[in-house]
Amino acid sequence: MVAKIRKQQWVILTGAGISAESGIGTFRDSGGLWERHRIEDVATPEAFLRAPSRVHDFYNARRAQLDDPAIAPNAAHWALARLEAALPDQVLLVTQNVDDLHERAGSRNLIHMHGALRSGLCRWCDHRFAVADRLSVDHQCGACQRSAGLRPDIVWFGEMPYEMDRIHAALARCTQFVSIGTSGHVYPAAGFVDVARDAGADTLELNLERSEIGNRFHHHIAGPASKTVPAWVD
Ligand code: BJW
Repeated sequence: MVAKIRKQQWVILTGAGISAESGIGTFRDSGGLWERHRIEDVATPEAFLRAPSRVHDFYNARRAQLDDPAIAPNAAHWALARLEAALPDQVLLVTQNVDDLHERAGSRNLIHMHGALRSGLCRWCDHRFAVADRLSVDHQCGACQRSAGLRPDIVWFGEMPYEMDRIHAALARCTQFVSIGTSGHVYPAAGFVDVARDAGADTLELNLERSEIGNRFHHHIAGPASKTVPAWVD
């Protein structure tokens, strides 16, 4: 009898730690974004309804940072793009990051589960559009022509992350699950390791140090992503 060999399927989850060495700050490390801004002021739908200009200012500044010539993909982003190219149709990259460094490095099978800085969304008609620089409360929707409804296309606390059906389908059939540079603080992403383990996947965490959910992984590699990810991929 010929044994059935299960084709390897990788789901790779990335968080703010993978972009830290590219110059984009994390949220919860010392000096991180949440030390300087209150989540309730900038990252909830209620904050946007209360004070849209403040929320726009927060995301306009972060979007502008992406145009800084010093901000570029690092060796970890490039390595993940190489992995995808070497294993076509076998790698799904799920990022919690709203920057565009994975795309710039060449990753294509990519889900931005928490949205993207360069995208905007009309809360009246759900029209999505590219944002080159700033969004403001005065802007009008290009589709429905209504004003005061354009928001950053970002998943805030209490909102459903994007493409959850596709992510869960991939987790259910994955053989390897790898988590890179995320604290495991925010759900549902923090629960993906359990879903992958239940599906029989081997699980690996790469982080500066073991995260608070690190004990749920089979393996752990400590160190900066720009070193650990290329070493693991190549
Ligand atoms: C390195 C490194 C280097 C550094 N190399 N590593 C109780 C009350 C209320 C709500 C909840 C609750 N319990 C659960 C919830 C749900 C809530 C949640 O999880 N809250 C927790 C705080 C408890 N989650 C949600 O609300 C989510 N939605 C949801 O659950 O929907 C369900 C639903 C909705 C409606 C109806 C019914 C059901 C949505 C979560 C949205 C998260 N949004 C944010 C901000 C928006 C994006 C943005 O502005 O950029 O997303 S929060 C922020 O955290 C951001 C990140 O994507 C996310 C994760 O952070 P990440 O990436 O892990 O960064 P850090 O800073 O935490 O960690 C960095 C790590 O890197 C560290 O571990 C370092 O060690 C490491 N590192 N340098 C390698 N060089």
